[in-house]
Amino acid sequence: MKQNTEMMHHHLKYGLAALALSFCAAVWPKAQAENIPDLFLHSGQPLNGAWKSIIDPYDSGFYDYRYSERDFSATPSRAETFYLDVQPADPGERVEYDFDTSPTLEVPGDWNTQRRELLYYEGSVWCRRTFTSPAPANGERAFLRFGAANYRADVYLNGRKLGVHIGGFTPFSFEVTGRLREGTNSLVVRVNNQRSKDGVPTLNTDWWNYGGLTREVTLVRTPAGYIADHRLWLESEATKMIAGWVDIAGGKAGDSVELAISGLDERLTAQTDAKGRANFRFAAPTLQLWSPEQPKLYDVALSCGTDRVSEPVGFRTIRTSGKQILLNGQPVFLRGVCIHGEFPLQGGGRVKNAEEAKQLLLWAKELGCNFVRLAHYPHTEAMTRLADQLGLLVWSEVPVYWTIDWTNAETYANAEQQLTDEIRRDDNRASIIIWSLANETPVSDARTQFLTRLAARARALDSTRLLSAAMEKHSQTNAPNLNIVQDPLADVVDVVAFNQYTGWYDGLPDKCGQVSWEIPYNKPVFISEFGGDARQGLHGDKAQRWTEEFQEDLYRQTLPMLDKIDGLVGFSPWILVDFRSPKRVLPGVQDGFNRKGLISSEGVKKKAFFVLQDYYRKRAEQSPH
Ligand code: GCB
Repeated sequence: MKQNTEMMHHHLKYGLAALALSFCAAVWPKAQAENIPDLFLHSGQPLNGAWKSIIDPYDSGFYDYRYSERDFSATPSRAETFYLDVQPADPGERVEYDFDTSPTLEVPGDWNTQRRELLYYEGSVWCRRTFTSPAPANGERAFLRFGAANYRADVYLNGRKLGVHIGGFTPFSFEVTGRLREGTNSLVVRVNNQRSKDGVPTLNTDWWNYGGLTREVTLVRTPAGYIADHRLWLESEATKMIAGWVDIAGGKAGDSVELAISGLDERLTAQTDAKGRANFRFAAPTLQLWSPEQPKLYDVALSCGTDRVSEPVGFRTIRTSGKQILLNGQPVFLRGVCIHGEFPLQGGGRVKNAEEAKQLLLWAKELGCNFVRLAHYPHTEAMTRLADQLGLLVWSEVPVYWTIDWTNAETYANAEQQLTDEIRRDDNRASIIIWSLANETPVSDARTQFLTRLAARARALDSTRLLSAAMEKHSQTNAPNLNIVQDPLADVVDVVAFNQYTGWYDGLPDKCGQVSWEIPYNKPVFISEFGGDARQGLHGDKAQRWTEEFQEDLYRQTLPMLDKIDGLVGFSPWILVDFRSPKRVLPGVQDGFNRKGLISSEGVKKKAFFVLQDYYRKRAEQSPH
C-alpha cells in the first residue's frame, strides 16, 4: 500500500514536472541518453570533422548570472544561451557568442592535444556541428549516436535539449525522428570533463583527463521496426551449440527475424515475443573455433522486415577449471601487456581512429602477446573489433579506480551503467574473455559490497565470460618478503588478479629474488601489472633509476619471480607505451608522462621490450595457445 502511494506521488511529481516543462522551450532537460548497441551496425551519416567550439570555463552558456540552469528557463536569453546557436536578428541585437566565427576542433578527438591552451583544461567546451539531412520519411527513424564524450555531455538539436549522458568511455544515442529540419540543423554539445569526488573515475587517477567528443558522432537511420541489439555465443566447444537472441525495437510480437551465418550454411528464422526478442539455438557441427592462433570470424547477418545488419563474429568458449583458464577447453597462458587508450604519435592524445588502435595492437603482437589488458576504461569499439581480427584476447575494464565514493548510491548507479553499456556494446566480441570490475581499490566492507553488487550485475548480463579485478598484494612488517593476496573480492571473481611493483615501488629489482607468495585461492592467478619507469634514450648503470638499463634489469628479475607463483595463468606488465599523466612531474625524465612504457612517447622501443619479447617467444613454444 505504502508502495502504491509512493508510486502515485512519483507519477504526480513527474507528471506535473512534464506539464510545467511543456510550457518551456526545452524538453525535460535531464533526459537520459540511451544505449542501443546495434545502431553501430546501421548505416549512417558521419558527423565527424571540424566542429566549431567555445571554451566556457565559467559555464556561462549553461548557467545564468544567478547560477540557474538556462535549460530550465521558459525564455532562455538569446544573448547568452549558447545552445540556441543564434545570430543577431538585426544590427542592434546583443548576442555575446558566435559559433560561426569561433575556432574549430576536430571530432573525433580530445581537445587537450588540439590547442595549446587546452592541454590542462578541465571544464566545459561547447561544440557545434551544422549538417543537412533529409527528414525521415515512411516511418523511418533517425538517431544521433556518440561513440564517447568525456565526461558529461549535454546535447541540443536545433535549440532544444535532447538530454544528458554521463561517463566518458561508452556510446550513447538520442532518437531525433521528428526533430530534424529540412534545411540546416544545428547540433550543439556541451562537453564537460570536470573531475568530481562522486564520479567514475573519481578525482584521483594516474592518467590524463582528456576532454571532448573523443569518438565518432553519427546520424543513424533505421526503419520503423529495427534491430536494436543481439547476442550470439558458443555454449560448448564439444557440442558446437550456438545460442543467441535478437531484440527488435518498434516491431510487434511475431515479427520474423532471420539469422544467416555465411560459411556455416546456417539460415534460421525465429519469431519475436511480446518484448520484441527472438531466440536462437542450433548446432553448428562444422564450426571452426576462434583462437589467437586462428582468429576465424564468420559473417553474421540479421534481418527483420526491411532492416538488415551484419558483422564478423568469432565463436569460442572460456572458463576456469581449478587454477587454469581454459580457452576452447585447453589451458591458456596469457602473454599480455596493459594498454591505455592513448596513441603516442600524430600529436598524441586519445586514440581517435582505427589506424591508431591497430598500431597499438600490432605493437602488442610484435611483443609476442596473445592478450591485452585494455586499462582502465572501455576503449574504442575499433580496438575490440580489431582484437577479434588480429587474434588477441582482451581484458576489458570500467574506470572504478582507486578511491571511488563507495557509499554513494549515485556513484554505484553510474558505475553499473558504464559496466552495462560496456558489456552491451561488446558482448559479441570473441576476443573479450574478462570483464574487470575495478583497479587497486582499498579493501573495506563498503567497497566489497559495491563490487560484489557490480559483479552480480555483470554475471546477470553475461554469464559466458570471466570476471576479475586488479587487486593488490600485501606484506607484513615481520615478513617483508612474503607477498600475500588476501581480499574478500577474490572470493567473488573468477580470476585472482593483482598488481605488484616489487623492484619499483617496493625495494629494488634484486628484491625479486627473495620474494615468496601466499595466494590462498583455488583459482587462476594473473598479475595485472608490474613494471618501472625508464626515459627512452637515457642510458647508464642498471642501478640507476630512470635508465633503460634499470627497467631492463627489473624485467629480467621480475619474470623468474612470477614464474614461481602457483596457478599463474599469465601477466600484463605496465605498460605498452608511455602515456600522459599530470602526476608525473619529474623534469627531464617524466615531463608529464608516466614512463613505464616498453615503447616511448616517440614510438621508440626500450630495452625491456626485447626482454619480454624473448620471454614470450619461449612461452609460446611451450603452450598450445
Ligand atoms: C598502478 C595503476 C596504474 C598506474 C601504475 C603506476 O598500479 O593501476 O594506473 O599508472 O600503477 O605507474 O604507478
